[in-house]
Amino acid sequence: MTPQIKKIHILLVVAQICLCGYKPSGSGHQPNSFSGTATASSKTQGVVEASVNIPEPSEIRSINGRLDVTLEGKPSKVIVAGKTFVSNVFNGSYIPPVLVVQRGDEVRIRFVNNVGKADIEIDGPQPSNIHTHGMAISPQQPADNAFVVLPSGASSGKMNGSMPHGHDMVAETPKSFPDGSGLQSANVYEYRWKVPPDHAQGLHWYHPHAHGMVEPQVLSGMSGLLVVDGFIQDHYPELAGLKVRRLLLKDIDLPGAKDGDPKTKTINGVSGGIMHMQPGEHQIWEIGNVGSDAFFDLALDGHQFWILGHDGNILLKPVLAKSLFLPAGARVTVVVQAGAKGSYALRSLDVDTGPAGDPNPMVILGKVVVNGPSMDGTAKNLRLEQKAVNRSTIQPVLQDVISLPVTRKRTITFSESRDGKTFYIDGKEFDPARDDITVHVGDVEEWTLLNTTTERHIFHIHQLDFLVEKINENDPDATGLRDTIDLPYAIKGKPGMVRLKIPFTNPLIVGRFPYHCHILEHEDHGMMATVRVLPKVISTP
Ligand SMILES: [Cu+2]
Repeated sequence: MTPQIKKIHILLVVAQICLCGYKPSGSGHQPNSFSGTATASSKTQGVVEASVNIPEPSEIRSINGRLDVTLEGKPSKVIVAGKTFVSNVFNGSYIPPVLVVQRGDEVRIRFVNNVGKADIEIDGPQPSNIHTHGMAISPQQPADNAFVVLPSGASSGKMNGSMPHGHDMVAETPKSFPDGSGLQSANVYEYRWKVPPDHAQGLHWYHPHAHGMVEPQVLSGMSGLLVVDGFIQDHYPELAGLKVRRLLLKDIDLPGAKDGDPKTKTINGVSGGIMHMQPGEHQIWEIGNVGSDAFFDLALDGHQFWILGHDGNILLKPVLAKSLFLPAGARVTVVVQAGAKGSYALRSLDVDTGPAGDPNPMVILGKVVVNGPSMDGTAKNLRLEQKAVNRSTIQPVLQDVISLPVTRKRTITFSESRDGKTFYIDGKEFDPARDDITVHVGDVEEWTLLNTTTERHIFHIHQLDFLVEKINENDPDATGLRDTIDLPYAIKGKPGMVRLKIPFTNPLIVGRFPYHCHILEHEDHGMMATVRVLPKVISTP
């Protein structure tokens, strides 16, 4: 252990001992009692970068109603958790630009696939594409069609990326369109869509979705945030002007990692970095688990979070939480108020992934250093006790989803082979050519998801958001919609259960799209299926 590492190690332990009883002023709530209590053996993982500030990701904003961006996936030299190596990333950066759009914007994302041989995960050219997770837009070309996959233009290294289990790679042939969108050359595709004017503002993300290769590409670093702007201005105008931080949580197997080791977790590519706040200061943190397989349960010693939005959907009012449980794919928008001067560990708590799950132990991700003049946050704390405003501008309205009658009930079962290497939905591996479920626009379905395995899975469906009605015996707070939900594992042969209400009410989603486990290893090895949405049935008198 170098002296530098030892110093920060002691600092973090001291912060835990002295400061964990701190109560944010004016919150009216009890201090934290974390389940993942730190001990003297707590340590940051990977290489500790004692003096590194957690960097802010760059952003690309739409201009005059249009976002025009090129994302190229290719091997590039990156620095992650203090290690330098070559990995496949977007635009040369492990933390690629945050794409910021407004309601009503025209969006053009040119994807260039030059994925190829790198130091980790990928040893030759691979097919790839881009999915915009969380956007309630068309699943048809040239919008968010996850079944269109492009070959790589990279030429070095042996070709890999053949589909597992003999499925055809491309369920739909990429097309070019007269307006210049779609296929531009063999490895260049321009996605083109419009942000619906009533779309929820909030935090979404982009990543490849080429079945069989999603895990290695996202583990390599191919994922970034996509923000529909205006959440705070429209729904919490009194909080406008607060500093906004964007935190990309990722997991990675660094070069030299051994099989079975927990993955290294980073925030914006840094392990053990620092964020600064003033005493009493409120900040807005937009946080996404844009990693591949790991769970994050984010906690800041001595502090709590007001959750304003989940998976890009607004909550009725802020919900106070001691930690932020984020399965792969989930996002939150939160407000955090700094406590007294000091140094506070930011950690991902231990997550019990089940007897068959991957290890997911507590790690310290970094720290928040509180210093400087105090700020008076009384008015903001009062505002955080009140509901969000202007919620009815967002479709679908939560209350409508709650009151809509269910038109059909289904039970959907998540299972896996005995060796834990092949994964199934309703007993079947993914087949891109098969329609597993067919519905019509206007249908509202109740899906009971059963997890018969002894590890957690994560349900995600493209193009829409759902209401979580039940998790095992519990009634979760139905204060907002979600697009990603953790499925508890089976105990003593009794499957884990989640009951959802899924509104297929948006006419934009006519077409075909997948639902799958968002632990990408599981998705790549079969745990995905498809739903076809047909136009609304017009009944004639
Ligand atoms: Cu899974």
